[in-house]
Amino acid sequence: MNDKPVVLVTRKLPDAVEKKLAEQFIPLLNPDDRLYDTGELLQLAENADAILPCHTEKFDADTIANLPARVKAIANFSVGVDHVDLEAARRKQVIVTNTPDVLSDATAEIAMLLMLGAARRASEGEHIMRNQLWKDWSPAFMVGRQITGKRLGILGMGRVGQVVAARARGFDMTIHYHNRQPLNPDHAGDATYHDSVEGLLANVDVLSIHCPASDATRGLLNRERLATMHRDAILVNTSRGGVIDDDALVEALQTGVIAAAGLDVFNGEPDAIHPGYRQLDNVFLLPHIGSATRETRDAMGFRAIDNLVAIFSGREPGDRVA
Ligand code: 8YV
Repeated sequence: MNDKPVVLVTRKLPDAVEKKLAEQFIPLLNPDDRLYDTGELLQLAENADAILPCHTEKFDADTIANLPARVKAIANFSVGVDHVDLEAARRKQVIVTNTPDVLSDATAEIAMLLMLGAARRASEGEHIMRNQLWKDWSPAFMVGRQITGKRLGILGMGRVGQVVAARARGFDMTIHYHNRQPLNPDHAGDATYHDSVEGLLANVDVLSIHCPASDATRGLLNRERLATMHRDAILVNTSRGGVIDDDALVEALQTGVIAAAGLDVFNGEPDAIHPGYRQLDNVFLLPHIGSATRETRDAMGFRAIDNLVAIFSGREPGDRVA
């Protein structure tokens, strides 16, 4: 690289990441971690050769069309890229990268936490403790469901799904999955493949969603599909809220179509999520913290920097998605 390229960093990143970025680039940082609106973003981008955004910044077709010609790349600090119109980026010849692999362990931990939290009624337990409502103990008190030895269905057996499968095997769960194509045996291990979503849903006790949000998966978990699940089933989502039809899931949880849910991602994040979830005892809710560990945040930043270095050295970046 000759002159240091300028990188617009849209959110506050870990100190180690910002320091490393400054070794090879001129970063335009956001120390106050303010959420930029599209107008501000485009204005700041006037002085940038690349943007390093999070999923909180939306790059729809209009925004991409209006990016200054100087911007060569969008190097995301995320594995999900549903906030970027990839087709529009291709048209404008803006390179887009993501950060796969490095958040699989952290996200799998949250999927297990959600499974356990939903199965063992963690929200209710916390509520009771924090509000001094614990007055008695009896064998019938706070009885939940056990996940040990149950059938886990993984919808989208990619990198994160495979780590969840490995963790769940530690709970003696049997693994079922649906992908468009079966995995090769090295990756699938002992997992049972289902060639349809419906086939998976009907045969599992816990469903963990790991497929990306796209036109093909939007609202996939709708009323009809939820109705095919076991009445004792637990649904867990660490992928994207868009995969779920919220009205249908809230109704299914209210009426006992399924038993419980653990959710880390939502339509309308952060402040316009379906109000029905907050009213339900049988949901365990977290605020999109799947990858929120120190180790993973650093690794995501370093991975985004690796992609930028490759781009500005004229090499193909490792994680190019457009
Ligand atoms: C990230 C995520 O924290 O990487 C993803 O796709 O969903 C999260 O875990 C977030 O997107 C950061 O931009």
